[in-house]
Amino acid sequence: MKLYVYDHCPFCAKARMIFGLKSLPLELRFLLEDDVDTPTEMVGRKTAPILEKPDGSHMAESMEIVHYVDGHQGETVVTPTGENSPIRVWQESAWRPILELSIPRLAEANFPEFATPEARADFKTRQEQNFGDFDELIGRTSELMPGVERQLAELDGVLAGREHVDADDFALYPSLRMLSIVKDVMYPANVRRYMERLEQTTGVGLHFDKAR
Ligand SMILES: N[C@@H](CCC(=O)N[C@@H](CS)C(=O)NCC(=O)O)C(=O)O
Repeated sequence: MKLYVYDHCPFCAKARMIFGLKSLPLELRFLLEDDVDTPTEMVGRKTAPILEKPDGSHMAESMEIVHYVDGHQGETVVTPTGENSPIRVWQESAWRPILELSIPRLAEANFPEFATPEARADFKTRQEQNFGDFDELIGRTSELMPGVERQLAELDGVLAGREHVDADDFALYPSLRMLSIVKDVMYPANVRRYMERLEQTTGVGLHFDKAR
């Protein structure tokens, strides 16, 4: 199957994770950020991820893709969890500061969706409308970082002894992957171990090599 993604995108990471966890072959296609036509031809709007199924039809919405692929072949691996599971509650509370720290840094990094100056500029314009001026956001790093590190310390207890895979991983790992673009974040041991285990089992790489 083919999956159309942006490399930095957390929703796209969810859809990629299921292929790695099930060891299913995947043709990954990176869209340019300013390419409106390709996604619109497939699903009627500019969005990612988009799955091209074996019959050539297309499907958007990351968790729908996850469940479709999970049910497509072999035993299912995405055990459902409650909306108020400790991991979901943590992820929701950490989401905004993780975005504020990571978005201006992702925008500067070397991702295939930013391969042209126009594509990179498009992302910046759109995200500054959502999050404000990138220079100001970068300037708030020393204010945002201690809060996120306190939240990571809380998460460390939640992740102690965790070895299994369930639906919570599709909320948590993409968020921590985004955060990995931020340089010098202190990760407690269980969180770090979790990130490394999920990177290995999903094949969806962290951004430590691009951190800034
Ligand atoms: N609910 C969707 C959200 C997907 C989403 O918001 N993707 C972003 C990319 S990270 C997007 O398509 N943004 C609109 C755009 O790029 O113009 C899902 O889970 O797949």
